[in-house]
Amino acid sequence: MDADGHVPWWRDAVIYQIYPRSFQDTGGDGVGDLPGIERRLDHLAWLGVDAIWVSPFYRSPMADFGYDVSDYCDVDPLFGTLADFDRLIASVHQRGMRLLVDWVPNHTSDRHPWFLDSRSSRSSPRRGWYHWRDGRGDGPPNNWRAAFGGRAWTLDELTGQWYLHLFLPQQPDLNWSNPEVVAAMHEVLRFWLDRGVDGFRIDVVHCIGKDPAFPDQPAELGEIDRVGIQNEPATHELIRGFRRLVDAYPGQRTTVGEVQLGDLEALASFYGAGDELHMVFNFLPLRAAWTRPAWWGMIERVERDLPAGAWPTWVLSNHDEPRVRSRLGSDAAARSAALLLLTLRGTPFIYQGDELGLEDAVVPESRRVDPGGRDGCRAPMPWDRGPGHGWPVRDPWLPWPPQAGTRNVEAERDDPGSMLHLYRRLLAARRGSAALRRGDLVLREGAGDVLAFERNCEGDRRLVVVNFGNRSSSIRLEPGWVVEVSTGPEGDPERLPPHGGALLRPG
Ligand code: TEU
Repeated sequence: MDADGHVPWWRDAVIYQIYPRSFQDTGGDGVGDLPGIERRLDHLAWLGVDAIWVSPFYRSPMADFGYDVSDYCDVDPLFGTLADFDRLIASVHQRGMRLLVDWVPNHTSDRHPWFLDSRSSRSSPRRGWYHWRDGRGDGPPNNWRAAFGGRAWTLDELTGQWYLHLFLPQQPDLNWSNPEVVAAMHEVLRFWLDRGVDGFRIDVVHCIGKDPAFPDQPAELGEIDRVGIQNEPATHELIRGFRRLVDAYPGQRTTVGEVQLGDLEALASFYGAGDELHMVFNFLPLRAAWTRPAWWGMIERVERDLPAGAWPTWVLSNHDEPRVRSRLGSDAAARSAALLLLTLRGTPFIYQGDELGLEDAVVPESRRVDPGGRDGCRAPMPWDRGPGHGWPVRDPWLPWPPQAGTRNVEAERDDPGSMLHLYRRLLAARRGSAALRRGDLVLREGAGDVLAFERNCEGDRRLVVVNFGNRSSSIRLEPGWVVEVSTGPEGDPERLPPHGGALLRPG
């Protein structure tokens, strides 16, 4: 609840992630762009999402496909222009939707003028904008490992010192203990907030604070990359700093942080006392087995362990992980996962293409380009049955996902039983129910493979049941419940097919 007792928009919203390289190309270069996103906004309005988060489109040498930024306040020509961005956000707002952009605070590109200046000499005015250290003997300052493999330090021959990079050497880490860096990055936030963005998805935010002593990580943690364990107390004061900045803007601007720390307790600490991140990504579903105990346990922990007032989030896929349809291996399971995503308490994030039930593309060695081996989930979005699937080229920057001829927006819009229509029905049900958007969640005891929970809000009630088993499963329902949305062909609500599920409401 905000100061005026209003429920902030982002607690009611469903947010759709767009990976701009793979959404829609309009320039004919086989890479998606900002005008392409604008062209497809009607699909998102028709689907029923409330906001979009657009992964990076800033000037970048693309060593990490945009997460290596060389100018935070401009659009890379590959994606368009600032004028294209202004048109896009105006079109989003005209449709009553909101737009979040990606902010990459932990590191810049090694081609960013700040780093070019910093590495120019030990006396450079921006030397302290990055982490430079003398080595130990011929080796790096400590034993930290980088996310995509290798050391987290690179020796710079020119000045004879090592610089820190938790990701690629082309992604040097900024020194957030330097007030000049804090001021410069706050200016970046203001630049986009002044352009009307409704909030930020914040990249590996848990990594920005560093212990200046850069102690070795304990031997038993030796090979684990630093990103999975970096969690300095200083980071929380830095987050409170940009939270204050964002909250000072009108219109309930929001933040959602990417915190790659496996356990929920650590993740929960990034909400602070309501003075840090508005939302924190919960990646547990990305790693959870498709079993009743695994999902029961995860939902129970989220409901129990998040601090009061901390609003949960739910994610099934993103541009870094294998897609849910590929992980779960069946349409039935992916359909029930969609039911859970859109009925659990918290803000759901839909990754582009999951609404079509897309699988990861099979990318031959010769076409693999990502340093983290994540090309499969980044395949282009197929819009129609045509040879180019709605793109101006037949062969975009990455191969099409499997069955693009049938799993595309045009074909699935023509099929009322498609994954696309299931997502649309679930989104409509959510929009029409305070219980699903804001209600409490009560897990129902019960044995076997069926998980059931109720959502309640001011007399509005919904019941969700999902069968995680490979065999049909019976459940006993109190009289009066009727099926609002079924993941499969409508059947007896008390007899769920394998991996089938249903959303029920009082009749
Ligand atoms: O991801 C952070 C991150 O931890 C992932 O890179 C993860 O380690 C990897 O996907 C495991 O395969 C964010 C962005 O989402 C990612 O695309 C960037 O590559 C990364 O930060 C660096 O900015």
